[in-house]
Amino acid sequence: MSQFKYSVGPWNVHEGADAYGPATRKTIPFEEKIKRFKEIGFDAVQFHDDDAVPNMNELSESEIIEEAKKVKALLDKYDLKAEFVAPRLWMDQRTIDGGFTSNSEKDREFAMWRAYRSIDIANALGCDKIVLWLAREGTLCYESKSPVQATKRLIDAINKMLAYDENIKILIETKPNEPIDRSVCPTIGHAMATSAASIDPSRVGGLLESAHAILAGLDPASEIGFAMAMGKLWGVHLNDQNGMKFDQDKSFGVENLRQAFNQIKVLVENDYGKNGEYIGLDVKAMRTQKDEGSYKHLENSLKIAKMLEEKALRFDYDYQAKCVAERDYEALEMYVMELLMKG
Ligand code: XUL
Ligand code: MN
Repeated sequence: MSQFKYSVGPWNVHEGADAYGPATRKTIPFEEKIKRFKEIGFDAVQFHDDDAVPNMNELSESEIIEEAKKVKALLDKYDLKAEFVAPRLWMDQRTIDGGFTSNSEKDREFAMWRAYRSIDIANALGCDKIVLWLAREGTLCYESKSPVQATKRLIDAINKMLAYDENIKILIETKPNEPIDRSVCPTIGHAMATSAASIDPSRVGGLLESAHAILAGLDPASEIGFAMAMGKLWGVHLNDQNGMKFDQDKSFGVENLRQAFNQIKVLVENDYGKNGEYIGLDVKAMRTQKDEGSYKHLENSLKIAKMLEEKALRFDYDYQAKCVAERDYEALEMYVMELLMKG
């Protein structure tokens, strides 16, 4: 029996299109996806604002809420919760230069409109978390934005969201680059500092994605640990990544099993989930996979996470203490390798 509850987003079952080529799999309707999510063993669904209300830019504020309520009814039908809503601030013509940190005042206003609507949608879906993946908040041309002003604009946008709804929590999903070159919030440390600078640090925390930490040249377990030490790890996106290249969103644990083990271990040791947090699996199927393989990466990631949880629970802390006392880290390292490699 796992101590964790798991979540997934509809974008984690996708058609296989990439920057260099078209779709390789057929589109699966939203309801079919969430039905399968429940069957696979997920407890909650994650949303972008327009995953919940696809044509939201054409709707009035009350119509958006009505549409979101229909999605809530679908979630109830399959006994699933909503974990968070994330404003999708990277697809629109008005967010080409970023949203909250855009150099255009009109575009910043549009970004705030989407942020407020995301809060309305979260309320309609029965969740209190807004995730900010700050896709285009940064620069391609370094001299185009002041890093000081961009950071202050981000804090200002977060403050406006906190003031709009006194119950909402903001989770900054940090990522150092892609699609932007230099992000204003590249690591969990930046998220924690942004939280501290906000009008209500108790409602601003972080979401750590394994692949994003690796892209920053950092260890995901250490990023998780840092946020947990601050009491501010309110979400994770576990996945894997082969080095510092494009964001791969590979199945959890398939590239670096020991690094994956240490992510689960730090979550287990520090009782992640005790306040209702979910383990999100932000993984994507390889482009080569056929229609029938549309969910395999999710099934595999969940299975690997659960197997690693079992290993973490078997971790011999007495032996670890003995190795530490003797400063025999070779023995400790070999113990970990055997734990992972033996059945
Ligand atoms: C992008 C990423 C997104 C966010 C949600 O790298 O991870 O899927 O998790 O917007
Ligand atoms: Mn993510």
